[in-house]
Amino acid sequence: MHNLDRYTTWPMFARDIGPDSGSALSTQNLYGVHPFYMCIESDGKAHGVFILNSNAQEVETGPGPHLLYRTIGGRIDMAFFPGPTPEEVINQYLQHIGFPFLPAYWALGYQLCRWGYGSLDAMKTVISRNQAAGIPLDVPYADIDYMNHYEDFTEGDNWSGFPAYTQQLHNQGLHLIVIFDPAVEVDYSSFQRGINADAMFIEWARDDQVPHNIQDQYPMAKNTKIMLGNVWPERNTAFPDFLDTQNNTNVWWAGEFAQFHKTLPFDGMWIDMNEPSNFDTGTYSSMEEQLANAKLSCPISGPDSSLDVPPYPTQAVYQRSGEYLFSKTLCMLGKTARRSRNFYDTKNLYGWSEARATYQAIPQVTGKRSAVISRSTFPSSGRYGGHWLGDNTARWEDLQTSVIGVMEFNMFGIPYVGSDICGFNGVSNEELCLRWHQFGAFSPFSRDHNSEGMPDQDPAVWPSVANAARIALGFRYYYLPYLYSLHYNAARYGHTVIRPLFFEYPKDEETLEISEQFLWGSALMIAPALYQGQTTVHAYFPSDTWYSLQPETYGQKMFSGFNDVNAPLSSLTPVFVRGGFILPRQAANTTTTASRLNPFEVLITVKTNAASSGELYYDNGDDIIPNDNIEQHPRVHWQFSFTSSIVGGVFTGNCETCSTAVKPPTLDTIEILGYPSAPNFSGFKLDGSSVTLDMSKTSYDASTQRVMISSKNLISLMALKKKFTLSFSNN
Ligand code: MIG
Repeated sequence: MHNLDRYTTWPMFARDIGPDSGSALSTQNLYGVHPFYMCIESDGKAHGVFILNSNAQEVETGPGPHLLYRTIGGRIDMAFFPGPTPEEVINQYLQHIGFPFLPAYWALGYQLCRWGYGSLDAMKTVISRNQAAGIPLDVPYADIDYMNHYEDFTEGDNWSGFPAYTQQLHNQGLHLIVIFDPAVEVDYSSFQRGINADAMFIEWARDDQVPHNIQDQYPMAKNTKIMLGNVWPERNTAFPDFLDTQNNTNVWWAGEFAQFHKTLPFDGMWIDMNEPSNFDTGTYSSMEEQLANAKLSCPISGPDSSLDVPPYPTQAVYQRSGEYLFSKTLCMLGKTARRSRNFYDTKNLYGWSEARATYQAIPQVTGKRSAVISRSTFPSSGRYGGHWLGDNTARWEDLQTSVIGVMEFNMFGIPYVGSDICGFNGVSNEELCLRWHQFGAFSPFSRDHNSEGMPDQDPAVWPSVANAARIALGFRYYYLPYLYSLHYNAARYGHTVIRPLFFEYPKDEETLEISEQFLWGSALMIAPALYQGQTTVHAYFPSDTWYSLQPETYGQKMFSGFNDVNAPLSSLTPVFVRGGFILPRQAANTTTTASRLNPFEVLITVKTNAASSGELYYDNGDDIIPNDNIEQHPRVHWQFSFTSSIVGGVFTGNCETCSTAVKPPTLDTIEILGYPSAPNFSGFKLDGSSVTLDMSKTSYDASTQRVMISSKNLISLMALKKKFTLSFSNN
């Protein structure tokens, strides 16, 4: 919730800068640009406003309340979304900008990353010690360390066994994601192939602007106007023009991935530095001055400086003394979209366009469904990939703001999002890393990531963190069928996956200020511990039926209002389930590859005088969805409902869409919370026929009102079935 009693200006201009959560209020622009806001009025009704414009821009909020919008170029398309509920506002917004992609199932597993593995052996050591510690783990990562001198589509000398290791990971059911930076060095084969293919790179507007002292050192770039910069590679780089109107650039880009994939069979792509970021961009006032510079420099006076030094460069510039629009990026006078547009107008689209190009390459690269993670985003980026919240710091404040970041990106249509678990910059510590795992296990994108030179912070470093990670991730893996079904609802209907409490209870004013609790869909509420030394969480329970899922209080009903709930370091994060729902789940394993084959279970939560409902989406997990046409995608999609009365209960399933190409495991176990009487276990009927339950796994506990019903192959969820009814009477 924003404070509208003061005047606050929020610049928006994509920039390579990490979130600053250490100061009381940081308004600095971050990696992405999302000119969208939602307003909740005092009657609980919400509306949203989207201002589509890709230039440097800013919003000022203040008393009244009022909002002032400024942009320094381009066009404006405004769209208003009437809601009236917050979830409907987002749903309407996403109908406008596009629905999110559906990640491969494995991409919902836990991911382990760091910058600064000195070698493949270092990576192997970390991965295997976490596997040995029993940490659920689906996706090891390699950062820029694996490249040869930071050149895209190459492997370094210390990494010669990488393809064989990847094969080994695949054999264990794991998947690999590696990083790619957009800027390519202008003296090796990838760049040469781009030139040969007439791919475009961001260019100077005219030949007389080209600093030939730099350009002429490179035979491949010498006779071009390509604007050369400096990023990770040792020598100068060119920035692919992913807005190329002839698409040659994207074809070349996909081809580079495809060719490299033949060497290193990675499964997903992590795209970084795509604001785009350039190191140490300098200035010049005369051509002589420019020629004396060794690095990219942009004009700050004379006729060519009008875009780089506009009359009002926005707060993005005024916030930092001595800076310009081009600081840390390319010159605004650059040309994009095959020389038809100015970089000044399209810079904010760079990450978006790279994500699109990368996503569209997948069919010819891996041929399987995947996940792209992009640092810079813009409205509709969620169609092509997810997002990590960038270079946070290993501080409690950063853990706290992560919760807000994850909720916000769900409002932006990028539900596959998470923060760097344990913190990226700075030295993490045992308690922080433990708490961050307890929270991070509930982010759709769940990855531990660490900066170069920082001490290791993978869960296996500390026995207590390993224990907490096993418990939190074990819960996540157990409920992944529910999380995946939420992602399906996002991809097919434009819903959020992670929700603030006010999305479900907009008329409860108390919920508007709650930024440290959140929901998975409508049914699961998480109240993580986010403060040092904390042993309980002062959690808010909107007026409703809530059951604890923490082992110590399992199945207990929670009082409405604020409650202090235990948040042990050695047990499960405070997690609660709302009455009236049915959640699908599958026993956890240490990979999703294994867990998705386990029998299904459902958790039914009873709300007095109401039916319970829920759904299960299941598909082949990593098959491509051609043209993103999820309507045609082979899947089974079950709708479940449960009704009960004093005489007994009825659990039904209807297969809304049933494809014979998908073979889900059977539904073997049904758990009911809040069931007031003992069922007669010998009188269960499935579609009219008697069923024999496995009495070693079937029980009723009158004190907790908990029912467990189990039998091997109890209910088939195969396409053939289409519907079922399981009924029982009470004793
Ligand atoms: O200039 O690839 O945000 O996640 O580890 C730093 C190295 C470049 C920034 C990313 C971070 C990544 C790092 N990158």
